[in-house]
Amino acid sequence: WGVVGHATVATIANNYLTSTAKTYVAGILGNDVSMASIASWADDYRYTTAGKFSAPYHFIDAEDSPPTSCAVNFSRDCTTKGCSISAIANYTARVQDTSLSATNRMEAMEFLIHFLGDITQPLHDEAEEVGGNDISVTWDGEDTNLHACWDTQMVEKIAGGENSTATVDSFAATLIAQIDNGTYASQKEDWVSCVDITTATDCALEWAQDANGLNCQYVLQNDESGMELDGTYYTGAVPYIELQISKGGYRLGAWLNALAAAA
Ligand code: DCM
Ligand code: DCM
Ligand code: DCM
Ligand code: ZN
Ligand code: ZN
Repeated sequence: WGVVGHATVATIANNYLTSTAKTYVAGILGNDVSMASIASWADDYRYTTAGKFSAPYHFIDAEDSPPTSCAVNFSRDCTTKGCSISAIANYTARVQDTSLSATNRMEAMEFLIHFLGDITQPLHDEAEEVGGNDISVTWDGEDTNLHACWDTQMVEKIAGGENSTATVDSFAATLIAQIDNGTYASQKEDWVSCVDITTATDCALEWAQDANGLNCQYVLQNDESGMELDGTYYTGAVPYIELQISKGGYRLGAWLNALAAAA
């Protein structure tokens, strides 16, 4: 996801933190640092020399065959460079490791807040055309690619603007209402069926499988190459984007609650 997506995931998560978890997160990030404000730090970091190692941690390249067959296989798809699943397991361990420096634990927290978002973006769980980066499309007449539209253009159109606290807070509030009493009320328990921080690899694999399935269901269902996406493709994508961002936020809240309860 782009900046709006990640900030929305973090804002939703914050809404579901226990008071213990709020204190725990503030103790690691700093007292006046919101989760939303650091949710895209990992995207800036990966373009730096020091942070280049972390670029593969934003995704897992499932070598499946969408739209016919969708599946993530951890041993096949997580290379020696690492992937989102191994990164979530690593940073779940590191945030709990009190022998590490405060900076290392803060980075681990920032990575977790980011990667529990990215893993719900279907194209972050897909090798096909480099996660859709090599599928050229147009958005309102402008040349772009399928991946970027899922990360940014479609999310900003739903949220009603580019990144700002007002846009993110209002988008998050809409989704929180759906989680609490609306469309998602009956399914949110399924989203957190795996939130055991002692089996982080297994849980993250389930989350990746879940999002990857959407590539067969919708994201890569037709030949999107050359398509104008700001039309029927966008309209059809909206429910999936809202679902995945809501899921990421609700899960991240549960993950942080579990970490705080174990600390
Ligand atoms: N991005 C950016 N500026 C930032 C953060 C992210 O341009 N401050 C871009 C880089 C990626 C996209 O947003 O193309 C989202 O990356 P990801 O999906 O890995 O979060
Ligand atoms: N790092 C990691 N796994 C390790 C060691 C380090 O992911 N086993 C990451 C954590 C930090 C970054 O590398 O974000 C830099 O770590 P350091 O400050 O220890 O050089
Ligand atoms: N990405 C992905 N799968 C890949 C490579 C990249 O999901 N195999 C994501 C990470 C960013 C976006 O695509 O969100 C653009 O990546 P980059 O800036 O590395 O091209
Ligand atoms: Zn992306
Ligand atoms: Zn990312």
